[in-house]
Amino acid sequence: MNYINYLSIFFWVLITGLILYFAWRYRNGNKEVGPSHNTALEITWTVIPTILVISIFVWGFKTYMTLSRAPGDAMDVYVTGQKWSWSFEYPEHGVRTTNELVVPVNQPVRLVMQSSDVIHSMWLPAFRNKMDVLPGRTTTVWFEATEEGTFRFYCTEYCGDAHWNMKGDVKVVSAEAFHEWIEENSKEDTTTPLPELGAKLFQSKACFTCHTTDGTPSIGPTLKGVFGHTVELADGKTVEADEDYLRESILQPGAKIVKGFAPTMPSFQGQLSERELNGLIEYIKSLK
Ligand code: HEC
Ligand SMILES: [Cu+2]
Repeated sequence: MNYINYLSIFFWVLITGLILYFAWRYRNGNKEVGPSHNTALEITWTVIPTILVISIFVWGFKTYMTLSRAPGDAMDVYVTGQKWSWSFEYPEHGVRTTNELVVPVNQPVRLVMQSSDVIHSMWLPAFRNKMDVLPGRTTTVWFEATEEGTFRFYCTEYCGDAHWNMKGDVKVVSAEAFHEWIEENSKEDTTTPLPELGAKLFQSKACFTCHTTDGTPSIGPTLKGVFGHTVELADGKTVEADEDYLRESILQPGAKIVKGFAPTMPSFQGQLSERELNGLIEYIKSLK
């Protein structure tokens, strides 16, 4: 960037300076006539800029290749963008997180990304990296964090609803801390009481970006008091909200659409263990 910057400044000064100088020197009233043709000069000002432009291309292309191809020892993390959260899956460890990416320091990491609904865009400003995430296509982006710490990531597809809320942290930790974290998270939580587990998942799976628990409708209906009530559906039918209905609403949201709402809830099929699903159901039951 500095190379292009300094070249541009140099030529800006040179060209603007000459324009001003010639405008003054050959101004109206000055009878002096300048040279009209100079082959050597014309070849010079064609060949030198051509060489400079080619050097910009070669240098830039090398950098582009480094940016777009991860080194062979990169650690893959699968990323799914969906309304309105990011999930990260560590394929070798069976660990899955939402809106939290934990990576070891000094280790190249490649994000293998896809979207389950609309176009999203993964932006990691601290690592100078950004890449679109598209439905039906896989895109990748890689980085190597060189310092431990917590950095933000965002979705930059500001085209509606809650992309702005698709933000979270990249936690860069030591290799040992990373292995401990993986250990901890690859075990199923069997001790947290179900409603409490559900309350945590309601945050970590970003349900709150569409549902409130205080009675006000948002992108989705409020979940306060749903359980045990009769829900009016878009097709005119009604359904009793029991455990089975809640389970279906989370795994196959498209099966029964609540009246007055758009069918925009993503499916959480495959993202929750049985116990986690029960936790969410118990939590929703507790919202009286
Ligand atoms: C992108 C927004 C969005 C997210 C995220 C989302 N939902 Fe929904 N949800 C909706 C919408 C919209 C509806 C109503 C339309 C329908 O029935 O599909 C709905 C319906 C429901 C219903 C049925 C409610 C009723 O009144 O009958 C339940 C239960 C539910 N969601 C639970 C959840 C849980 C649990 C999560 C998190 C794991 C979640 N939702 C995440 C948008 C969302
Ligand atoms: Cu987005």
